[in-house]
Amino acid sequence: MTDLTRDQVRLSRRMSLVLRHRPEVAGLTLDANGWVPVADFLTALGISRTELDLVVANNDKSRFAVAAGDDGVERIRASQGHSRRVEVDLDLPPAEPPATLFHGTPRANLDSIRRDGLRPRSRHHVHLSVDVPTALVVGRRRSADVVVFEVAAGAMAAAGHVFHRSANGVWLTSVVTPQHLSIKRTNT
Ligand code: HQG
Repeated sequence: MTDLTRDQVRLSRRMSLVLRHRPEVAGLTLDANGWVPVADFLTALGISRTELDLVVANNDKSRFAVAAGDDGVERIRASQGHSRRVEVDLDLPPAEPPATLFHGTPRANLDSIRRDGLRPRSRHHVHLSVDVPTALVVGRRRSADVVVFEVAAGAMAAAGHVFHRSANGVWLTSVVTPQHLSIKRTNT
């Protein structure tokens, strides 16, 4: 993996926008599982296959997946992170989570999360990280003052909560109730 140029980062953001949140801005429709034919995607975004491949291969979080369907047609989708307004079922199998997972969030959300637990908000799922450093990075997208929660994922699974693991290693679940949350660390 090499660092993306500034133009490639910009393209990666545009790809996230189209494949996760607003396919219509590019005149595209996602199929039921979130896929778009690569050829249509290139035309809609006005980019070359080489430009696409560079962003897919070098993306820091492997946000995008390219695969050929049973019909041999190559398609692209975002591996996770879709807005709820986009009707996509990633069709990921249920998976047994590790005993603990983590979630980084701005401190401003602390009281509300303690009261209501973690909610998916505008996305389809609550997103959980496998380790504290990853959770810190996620939280710092929004604030320098981050709290990392430990999620008792094993206990949740035992209580019947369903987990999925995205192709790029993000753990997804519907909600995390307050009793399964504890504060792992804070930034200050
Ligand atoms: C917070 C990135 C108050 C939650 C990352 C978060 C991730 C609550 C925000 C992916 C709450 C939602 C997702 C409650 C949840 N009260 N605040 N009850 N429940 N929240 O962006 O997890 O870089 O939808 O803590 O790597 O931050 O885009 O979720 O702060 O995988 O590829 O509500 O986005 O991936 O924010 O990030 P988000 P997230 P990419």
